[in-house]
Amino acid sequence: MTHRSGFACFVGRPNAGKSTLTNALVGSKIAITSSKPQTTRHAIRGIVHRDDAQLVIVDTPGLHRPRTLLGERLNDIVHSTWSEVDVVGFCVPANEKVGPGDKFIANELRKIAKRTPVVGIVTKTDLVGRQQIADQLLALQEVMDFADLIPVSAVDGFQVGQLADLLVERLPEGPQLYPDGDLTDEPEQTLVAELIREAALEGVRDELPHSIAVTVEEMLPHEGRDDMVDVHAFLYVERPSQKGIILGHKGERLRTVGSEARRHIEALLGSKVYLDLHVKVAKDWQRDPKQLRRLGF
Ligand SMILES: Nc1nc2c(ncn2[C@@H]2O[C@H](COP(=O)(O)OP(=O)(O)OP(=O)(O)O)[C@@H](O)[C@H]2O)c(=O)[nH]1
Ligand SMILES: [Mg+2]
Repeated sequence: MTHRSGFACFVGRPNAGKSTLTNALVGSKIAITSSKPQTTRHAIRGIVHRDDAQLVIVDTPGLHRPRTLLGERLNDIVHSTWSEVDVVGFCVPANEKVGPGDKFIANELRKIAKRTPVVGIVTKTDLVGRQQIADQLLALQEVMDFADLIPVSAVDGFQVGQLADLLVERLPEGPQLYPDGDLTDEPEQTLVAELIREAALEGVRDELPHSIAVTVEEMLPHEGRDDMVDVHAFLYVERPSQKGIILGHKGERLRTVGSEARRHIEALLGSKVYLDLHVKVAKDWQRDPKQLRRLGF
């Protein structure tokens, strides 16, 4: 049997369902997801292990019209990722019209399609009827020539396995790239920071989701207890008024975010967690090169 290995990346507008689909393929939550646009802020690798192949999926930020330096950095990540992979999956949700944002992405992808096959993926099929799925496949076909076209749902699992087959077909023959059992190469500290950000995104709106950044400063065994880890983290916002919203009345909202995040971190680490979470204002960090660098962009 030939063994294939290589990289596929998912691209698409913000909120198209790229990270949810990555998690469904990997079979584990390695990327955070939310109903807010631009949830993903770096290229995250998820690894699918099969007997005949190892498929590394690179989930990327949603491609959009940038309004801040952060937005430009996120788009740069997408461009540098899709030029390095063996196959690209272009994700378009079944329940939204194929629009100018998608056409813009198609135009960009056409430039690399000579070298790299592009698979069109209609996501979130569970939200619409069969006719609308068919119409969306046709509409997507109009925007560019795809190597393949497939409808999927990450939520009910519709054709997720078939999508893996399609992507694997496009990989070169090669050996395993990651050890058995590795689902991602994200550092634990990054995963923890992301879980805190995901909890903080819940229930905030407008500009606030964009303004939130999280760093984990330190993770240490809890003194005198070997079944507990202390996590020291900062949640950054851009303005004092946003700090008030995140904290909530008498700090109640932040406590809710903290306990929600802690539940997920405990599941990730497999141990009890003491989460020490503080809110800080980093004025206009999305537009400030120095602060962006400090936050890892
Ligand atoms: N019903 C349904 N909802 C989905 C599906 N996939 C994703 N969603 C929802 O769509 C929203 C966006 O999903 P994400 O996976 O975060 O989207 P994304 O493309 O990674 O977004 P960015 O990281 O912001 O670019 C979330 O609320 C998901 O729960 C799906 O197959 N079915
Ligand atoms: Mg995402």
